[in-house]
Amino acid sequence: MERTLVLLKPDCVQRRLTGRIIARFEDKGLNLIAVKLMRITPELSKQHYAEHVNKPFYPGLEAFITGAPVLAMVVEGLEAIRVVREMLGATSGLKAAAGTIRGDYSSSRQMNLVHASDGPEAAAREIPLYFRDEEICSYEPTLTPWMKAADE
Ligand code: FUP
Repeated sequence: MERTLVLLKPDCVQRRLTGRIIARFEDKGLNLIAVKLMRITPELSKQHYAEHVNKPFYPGLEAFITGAPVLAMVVEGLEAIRVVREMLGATSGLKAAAGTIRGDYSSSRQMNLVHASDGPEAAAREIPLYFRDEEICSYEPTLTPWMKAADE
């Protein structure tokens, strides 16, 4: 089992798309094990986007990500980090394949609706930025025997 940090970004909240996006993760068989509506501060934005802080697009990215609440989530499942990234599609909604979340709902590079950790190191770094251990509530869904074989 892997855990990944997913953020439904301000554009997703403002456009009332959170329910539809969450449903896609649930339909896939992934488990939501932590959820929080919150406002990202400039300080948290700089921590989250540490690798981008000195890039020319960062000021606009910070204004966007702090401009309205986000829905932060921890999503758990088999190979969840890769699976969720593939569900998101390419960074720009203009390049993301149809059938992906960004491909279906976004026409922007900045306003691309959803963030997800891009690897195990990123997930390990990002989850504690948003959630304390006691806020994470892992459980075994009763549907599991009908979602995957016992040896998967
Ligand atoms: P991703 O891993 O797909 O979220 O994308 P990146 O880590 O490359 O970029 C982080 C965020 O910066 C993206 F969600 C979109 C934003 N971005 C811009 O706004 N402009 C750019 O030129 C590149 C990225």
